[in-house]
Amino acid sequence: MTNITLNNPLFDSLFGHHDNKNTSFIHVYGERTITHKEFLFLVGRMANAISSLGVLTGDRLVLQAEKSPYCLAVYAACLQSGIIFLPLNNAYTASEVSYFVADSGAKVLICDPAYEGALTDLKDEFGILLKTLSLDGQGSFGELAATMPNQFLTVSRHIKDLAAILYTSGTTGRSKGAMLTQENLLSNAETLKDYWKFDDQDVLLHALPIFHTHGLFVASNVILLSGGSMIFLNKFDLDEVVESLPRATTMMGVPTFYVRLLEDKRLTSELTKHMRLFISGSAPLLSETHTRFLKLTGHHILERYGMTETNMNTSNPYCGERRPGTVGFPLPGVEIKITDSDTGKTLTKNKVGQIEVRGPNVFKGYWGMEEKTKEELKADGFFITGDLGLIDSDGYIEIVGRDKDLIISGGYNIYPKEIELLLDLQAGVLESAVVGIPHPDFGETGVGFLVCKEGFDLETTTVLEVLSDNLAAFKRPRKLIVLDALPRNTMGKVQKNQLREQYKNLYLKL
Ligand code: MCA
Ligand code: AMP
Repeated sequence: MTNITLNNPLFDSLFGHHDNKNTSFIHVYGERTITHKEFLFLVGRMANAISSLGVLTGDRLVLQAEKSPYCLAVYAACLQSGIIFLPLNNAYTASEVSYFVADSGAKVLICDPAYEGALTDLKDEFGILLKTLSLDGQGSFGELAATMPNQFLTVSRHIKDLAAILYTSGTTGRSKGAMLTQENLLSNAETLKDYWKFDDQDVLLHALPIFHTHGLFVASNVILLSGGSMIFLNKFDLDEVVESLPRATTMMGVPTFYVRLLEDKRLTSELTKHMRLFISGSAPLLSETHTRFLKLTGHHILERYGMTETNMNTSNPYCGERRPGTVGFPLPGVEIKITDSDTGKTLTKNKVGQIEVRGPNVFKGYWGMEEKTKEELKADGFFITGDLGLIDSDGYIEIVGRDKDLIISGGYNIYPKEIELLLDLQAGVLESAVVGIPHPDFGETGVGFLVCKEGFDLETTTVLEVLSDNLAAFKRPRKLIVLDALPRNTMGKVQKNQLREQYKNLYLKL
């Protein structure tokens, strides 16, 4: 259990105890293996480099770079030097990054050299220090770190101190920075390591991005705690995944990983015989995917449920029935209740309501948004997730929908409001609605519906092009459809359900 007497509990528990160990930590795909000792030396150099920039304990450092072990080392170096780590999706455009920098008041931005040109204006606008870090550890930050000593005196931090801020999009179109403490991250990693039985013999196939909770905290922290190693792929590449599976023992993925593997003839029980565990999360795993995967490989995918604000909340059991279509039971130390969204009263078994969660995993609040925090994180400690679900007679939790207007595409969250606000600004657009439509690969995909102002004839491809200046590619609607009017109820509210229903087969093979 969490040792709160440590000088810097999260850093010491995840990284510090690997000091001087020549054990394998990261097998970079197609390249060499990095040992724990080498990694910690790199972290020490980076922590010295960060300190030399004049940042102070509690300052924020933003990282937007291509996935590499160097990015993970920046995360560790931030923890070691008491800096709050703020990773960003590398698909974000400069205008999106500008919002995060402004909102967080970050002091340092480390980006891929390829993004430097687009982000350089932020230096004057926000007085931020801009450094670069390339895939192979070069760039101005990498070069600065290379001149530094390997050892860094770990800065003392309390278990309740912030470790990271991860931005999640919001229903109002404004992203919110979820403040995660050392305790949030450490308690969850300890629970998951035990629950999923990770140990130093584990080799995790890591093909997720490391700017989100799933790839950064769930995958990496669990492996760091257990002393196992990771096969680090730059991204989910089917050939590389298939090639790596026989050397791995576990994999964590979003449902799209499993859907894509099932499309491939090479997926067999022979290929996966070395594996002890496949885990899925971030989006609903179709029962059909679970069943087909079982039939082909003999493995029951273990589905779990989490959020940026809470880390992991529930999991199907390691031993015991992994029930398709459910996300299992509350993790040890985590409380879940289903409540009526009007009255707030707790509902009985098998009744659908809002999912609320409480535990050491639940975040501290949204950065600089006290009112928003109060709306979602109640005084009694329960966080209103915005997901709708039930607890069945056997205690399994089923997520049946969302109270929030959210699209999850390939595990990435897209809030329609953010896109609608941009669409409404385009010449000729009277109004818009963005809706999640079932998609065979991404689970859901965004489709935009537009109504033209009188006398205008909209060219949807031009509108899509304009969006690309402001929106990360994964957020852009796959298609824009012009309608005469949006369906509305008698109160005048747009009926997105009707659009979803009418267009549900747009991408599905019938
Ligand atoms: C890439 N593209 C996407 C997505 N990913 N479009 C919609 N949805 C996506 N998820 C777009 C790119 O912008 C590009 O567009 C085109 O698709 C091809 O890009 P590419 O990089 O080749 O895509 P890919 O390699 O096929 O990526 C699909 C993927 C990836 C493997 C599913 O998105 C992925 O790794 N997703 C995991 C996300 C994740 O880790 N979520 C966890 C969040 P163009 O051609 O126009 O440029 S944490 C969370 O949810 C909570 C805490 C939890 O419970 O875990
Ligand atoms: P994020 O904001 O990226 O942290 O995404 C969190 C959201 O992902 C949750 O609120 C859920 O809506 C969704 N989610 C995560 N895991 C699952 C799962 N196993 N099944 C269904 N939805 C999930």
